[in-house]
Amino acid sequence: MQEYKDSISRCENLAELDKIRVDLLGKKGLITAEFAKLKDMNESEKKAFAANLNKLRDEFESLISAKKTELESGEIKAKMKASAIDVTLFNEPSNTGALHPVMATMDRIIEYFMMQNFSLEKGPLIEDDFHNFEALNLPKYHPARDMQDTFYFKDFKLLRTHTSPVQVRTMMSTKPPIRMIAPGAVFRRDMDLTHTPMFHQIEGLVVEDEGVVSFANLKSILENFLRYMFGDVKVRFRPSFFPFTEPSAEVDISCIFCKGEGCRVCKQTGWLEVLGCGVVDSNVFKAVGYKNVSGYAFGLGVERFAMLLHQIPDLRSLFEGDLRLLEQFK
Ligand code: 2NM
Repeated sequence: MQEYKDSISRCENLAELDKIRVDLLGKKGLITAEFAKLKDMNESEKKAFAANLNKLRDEFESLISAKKTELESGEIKAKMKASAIDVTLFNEPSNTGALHPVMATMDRIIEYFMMQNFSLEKGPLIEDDFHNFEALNLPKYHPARDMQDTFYFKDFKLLRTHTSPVQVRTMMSTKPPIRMIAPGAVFRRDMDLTHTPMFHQIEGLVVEDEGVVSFANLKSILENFLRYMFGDVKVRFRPSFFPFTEPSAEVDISCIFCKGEGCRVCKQTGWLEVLGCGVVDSNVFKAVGYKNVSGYAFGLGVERFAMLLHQIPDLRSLFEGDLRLLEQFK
């Protein structure tokens, strides 16, 4: 019998254990056969033999049942181990992206004008002649409308060449006063060191009752903006021309690379051109149906700001998706 006890304790799986159970306690098992001998015994033999046999059977039953529990819990543990997620395992860090330098620059510019209480307006990339040109005092046969500069579709629709159509749409759908910026992609047929067919602009527009705002307000807001972006720079306004503003000015900052001494980037002038602006031409207000108002507007190229802020020499590198450039902006 000790031999059976040993084989139970050595048993390593449930099938083997069941076989031992059948061999001992099954219908043709060893213990069952012993019980059969009872019928040939007299009363006194029977009592002692049966008591012994019952004890032995109980002993085997409890040994087998304990072993069964042990084997079953072992199997569950093995299953859990095989299917469990080990949260303590070292995780290979994933290759995270970052905001593109053009978008980061855009966000910083937008942030400034939001602080100055400008609202953010958006408009369609596909525009029509009226919103992109006509309403902005760019009459038919103006050179800017040339097929060589503008992407046209078959049905006279076009890709907007600036974000000004957003100002036109805003003026036509809301009453003055207006204090807005329009950031977004614009499209021109151009491609060289300093031009790509798609780039980003932010334009601003302020409209008030006649006499409320002046060129001085325009100067002040742009000077403060440029110092927010570039730090301690000189700012200068040069007379210029745009069809949609009169008077108009281009805005320069003292060169941030040579501090105005003259270098390759500023072409020895000591100045960098960064903005266009002006007092909105009365023809623009006429086109959108505004009366007795005055206002100012400005526009800038976001890529140019990004290039100056990060000293990127070739505009095209901003659009090539080269990780050697992009990883420097994480
Ligand atoms: C510029 C420069 C000067 C401009 C004008 C307008 C509008 F719609 F009010 F007429 N929007 N943007 C403007 C004026 C844009 O970009 C260099």
